[in-house]
Amino acid sequence: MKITNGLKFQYIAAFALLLLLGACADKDQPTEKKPNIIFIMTDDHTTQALSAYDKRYIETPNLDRLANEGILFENCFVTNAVCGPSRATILTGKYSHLNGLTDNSKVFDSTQVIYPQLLKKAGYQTAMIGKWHLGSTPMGFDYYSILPNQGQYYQPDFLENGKLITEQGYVTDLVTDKAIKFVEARDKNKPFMMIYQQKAPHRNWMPATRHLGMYDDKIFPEPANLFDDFSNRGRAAKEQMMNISTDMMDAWDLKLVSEEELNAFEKSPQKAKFKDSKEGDFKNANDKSTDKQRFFEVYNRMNRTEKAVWNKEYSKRIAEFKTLNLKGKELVSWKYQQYMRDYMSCVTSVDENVGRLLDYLKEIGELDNTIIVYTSDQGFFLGEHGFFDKRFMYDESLRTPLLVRYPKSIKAGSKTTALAMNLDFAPTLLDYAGVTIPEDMQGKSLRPIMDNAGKTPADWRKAVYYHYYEYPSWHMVKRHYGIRTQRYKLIHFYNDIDEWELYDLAKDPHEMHNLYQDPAYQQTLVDLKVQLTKLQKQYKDTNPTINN
Ligand code: SGN
Ligand code: CA
Repeated sequence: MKITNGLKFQYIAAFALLLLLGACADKDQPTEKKPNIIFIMTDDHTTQALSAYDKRYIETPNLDRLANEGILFENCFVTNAVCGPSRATILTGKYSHLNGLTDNSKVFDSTQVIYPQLLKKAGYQTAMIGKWHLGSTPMGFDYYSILPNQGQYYQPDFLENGKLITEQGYVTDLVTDKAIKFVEARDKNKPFMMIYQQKAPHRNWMPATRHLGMYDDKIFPEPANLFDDFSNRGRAAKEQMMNISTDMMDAWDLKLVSEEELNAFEKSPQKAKFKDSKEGDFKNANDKSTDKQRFFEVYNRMNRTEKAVWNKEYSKRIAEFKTLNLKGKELVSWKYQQYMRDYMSCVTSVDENVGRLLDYLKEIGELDNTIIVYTSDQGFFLGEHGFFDKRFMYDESLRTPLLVRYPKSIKAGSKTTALAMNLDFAPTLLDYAGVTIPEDMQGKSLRPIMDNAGKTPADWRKAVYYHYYEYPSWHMVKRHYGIRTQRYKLIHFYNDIDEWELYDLAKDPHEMHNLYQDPAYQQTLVDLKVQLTKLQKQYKDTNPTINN
């Protein structure tokens, strides 16, 4: 077709009109700005140590603020209670057997779709700051500054956009500084999505010097089953290695190593260097002969001033340990108190820093435009069953905190008992950002619950499915999978054993009585097995005992 001058004019006029209409549409109906998202995750922070959930142990006023001004999920569970697997599930919205990261020793296949990438495509600025622990380099972020492997408490290394650097200070403070800097430097015309993940309160629970001694005068109540003898339970509970009594290390965990001994290491030319591999070598897990050296490596990251404060504090503990010379149960009780003091001090560093971030968001006027999620990669045992660590499908480890603040759609002070999962986080955030949820994500958006003041929709899930694989490994928790409903829990331990456990959580919340053989529970058992098989089919884990 030959374009005549007249036609040319018509084209130009039509184009100009379109532009004008576009401009008017923009002006008259501004498309609502998408919410910012801050996904806060800590490492091993259990609900017993968060006062919005449990008031027995400590106060976490800043985290409680998220609950008071948002929603608290009483029943949020993980799919696999260990670090890397939980993180991979959160990012992909898929179970471990599908995203490939069944245990901490594996490396995450970063060619998979993760939700931050989808948000980036939808116009979000994205950042990943803090603990990553997936082996591969983060993909889908405009900025990342991660702690390599497990990260260090003092003067930690960071891999920042491909460059390895060492920062001066305490890890929880530094990760927060970086988070605030990212928000400060953002492009204000775009929404942002920031993953802000703390190392604290992960083992070996090294508090910031300003928090040393803060819980010295506190006596933490002992859990009723601190001295669990595992009668009624099977081999899995009996053969694990996470007992406060026998598996806690004097130096690494309890910091019972004197300044003189530490100085001797510093002077020794042959001081051992422990490799900070992704998962370390679990065969050293209970090697008491390297305990002090191992502690020295992390202690020695402190500067002189920090060491001085540290030694002053822990010399009191060491002296007490020597003077008391406790044995048996009394020694376990004493160790439990020291463990709680250190762990809780690390939690306090998290609480303070979340408070700092919230204050900053308020100051810049972004607090209410931001969906703030608070969670942990799983729960943790604080002496329940005599344990530390996690991994088991027992509630203290299976449950993870979940608090969300977003006043534009979540009613302040909401609470829900709906069965939520870390599998749901990706779909939920995509939903709020108005991004299509990929069909192969296995979780469900929690938005219907959150936007409805915590009310559970009638068709919501009635059970969650769990599968743990990391065995043999740290703490020797046998492989198992299982199902938890609001009332019951059924677990199958497999691999080198074939044992089942059934708990009635309404009657036995501490999971002390295995009812698997109980005649009164046989119908319940049949029903649970049917549900279990159904879930395995739904989540495509139909061959659960093959080696993954
Ligand atoms: C380290 C810890 C273990 C812990 C794993 C996994 N040992 O190996 O106690 O279970 O991490 O934790 S330590 O002696 O090195 O502290 S996870 O949170 O990364 O899964
Ligand atoms: Ca963890």
